[in-house]
Amino acid sequence: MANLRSKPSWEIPERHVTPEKFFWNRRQFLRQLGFASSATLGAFVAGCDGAKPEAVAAPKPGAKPSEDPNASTVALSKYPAARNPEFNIPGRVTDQKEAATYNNFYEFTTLKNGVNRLTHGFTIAPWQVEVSGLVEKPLRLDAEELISMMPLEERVYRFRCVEAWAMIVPWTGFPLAKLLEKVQPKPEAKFVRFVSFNRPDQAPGMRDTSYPWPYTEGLRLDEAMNPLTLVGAGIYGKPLPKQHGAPLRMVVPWKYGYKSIKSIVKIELVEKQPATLWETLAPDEYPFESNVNPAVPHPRWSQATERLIDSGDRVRTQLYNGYGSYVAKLYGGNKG
Ligand SMILES: Nc1nc2c(c(=O)[nH]1)N[C@H]1C(S)=C(S)[C@@H](COP(=O)(O)O)O[C@H]1N2
Ligand SMILES: [Mo]
Repeated sequence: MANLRSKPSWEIPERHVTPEKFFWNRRQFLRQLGFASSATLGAFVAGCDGAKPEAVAAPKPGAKPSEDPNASTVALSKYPAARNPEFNIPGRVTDQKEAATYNNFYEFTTLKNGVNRLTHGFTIAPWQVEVSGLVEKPLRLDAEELISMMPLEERVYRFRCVEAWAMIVPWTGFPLAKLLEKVQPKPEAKFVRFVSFNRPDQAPGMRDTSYPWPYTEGLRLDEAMNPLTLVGAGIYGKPLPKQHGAPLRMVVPWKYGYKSIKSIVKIELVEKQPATLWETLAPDEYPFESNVNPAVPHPRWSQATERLIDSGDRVRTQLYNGYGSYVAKLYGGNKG
């Protein structure tokens, strides 16, 4: 145990167990305490004492948006956007509070129940974004301006984390294809590289330098142009709260959740397949393509079923997360 801390973090076996098997890692807990502000300290202690994590993290019932330190007002006047009936899947939408208190956002913490407390001091405006690289007309503007100039729509998507939990949530956003059309990719552009913010002063998890920060992700250009690929600017009819990746994130619903990179500062068109944070750390576990596939187990657990985060129900995982009619053609045609 003594050398656990010096091991690269991705070799710690508890790191990516399924939530059912998750237990409070005392060492991670102590490490978090070192970074936590006095305001969050009480919450972590309460969590450690065995209090229900949801009870610790939940905002006050009936709290006005202005009282929630994670609420965003970026382009607020554009919400709620009309729901696109094409993306209205059967199944109950996940409870909003559950989704807002069970997050993966490693820049803040590796503990899903703590993210929404650690994001309070994260500043999301002003927020410069650039769309650059192999394009005819690069863009550099504030997220507010970008969201204001794009038509927003709401889409209810399934969302499946590689850790075998899942949710069904209404995102607000615009297809990435619409943005790429504006910047006009050059013929040499074959991939899109996404980069998250880099602010260790505001994001305590970034002080763990065993991760190749900033968080980066990537898609093939044809995947990026697929009509399903959304630039997310909101969730549940409001601008994205900080813990969900404000002010802008990706939503790639047929791939495991880690491809849906949060709090983006750069979208870059490139010629070669870009390195990504997770593939760099563990290529066998988190490969670049990472399409949801129940028949291909993660090296350490099955992907055949998934757990819905609010009800706890276990349901069958679907090939391409149920989006084969949109994307199977990108991978040789098997719709599952
Ligand atoms: N920048 C950044 N983006 C990220 C992550 C992260 O740690 N950092 N985690 C990913 C993973 S593993 C998942 S499952 C989703 C979770 O999104 P949610 O918290 O909004 O549900 O965000 C993805 N995007
Ligand atoms: Mo994930």
